[in-house]
Amino acid sequence: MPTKTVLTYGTFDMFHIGHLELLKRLKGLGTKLIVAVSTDEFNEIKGKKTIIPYAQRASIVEAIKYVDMVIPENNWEQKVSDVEKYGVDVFAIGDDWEGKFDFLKEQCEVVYLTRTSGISSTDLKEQLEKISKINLNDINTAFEILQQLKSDFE
Ligand code: C2G
Repeated sequence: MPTKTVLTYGTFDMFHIGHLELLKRLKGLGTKLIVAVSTDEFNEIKGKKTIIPYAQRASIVEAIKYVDMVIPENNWEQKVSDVEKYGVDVFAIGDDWEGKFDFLKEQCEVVYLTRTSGISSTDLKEQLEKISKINLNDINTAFEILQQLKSDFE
């Protein structure tokens, strides 16, 4: 069967089911899936705060059975040359980017796939922050109770 190469880009921070569902569907569009993972430096440019460093995000994506190759995403401009360099047939990404990469239609098919609802790295980070705040409040409350008990016994 002839090779049909699919290329996508993303941060893939705190890897979750939304990322997995996307990669699974991307692989269904061809025979070879290349994923460009945003470097920490590029995420700075994107204004995106990540928790997991690039090397670990890249290793996790590389370990996914749907993924054939991982390359770094260093800037916005590399897509045109990447499509050329890797002989890409299909550029595909989640539809939160709908229309943003139509300029690639000159070189390859461009597909925007529906995002998986109800999950995002941002939501996960917010949930973690909430949990750590609750714990901190509990610790403060316990400390105040202990202080009160101490003064009662003095
Ligand atoms: N995604 C998804 N469903 C979610 C969350 C993410 O389908 N619930 C998809 C996004 O649409 C994207 C990919 O998973 O195609 C990676 O998402 P992010 O890590 O948020 O990537 P992003 O910051 O959008 O980077 O040059 C393009 C950018 O680097 C894309």
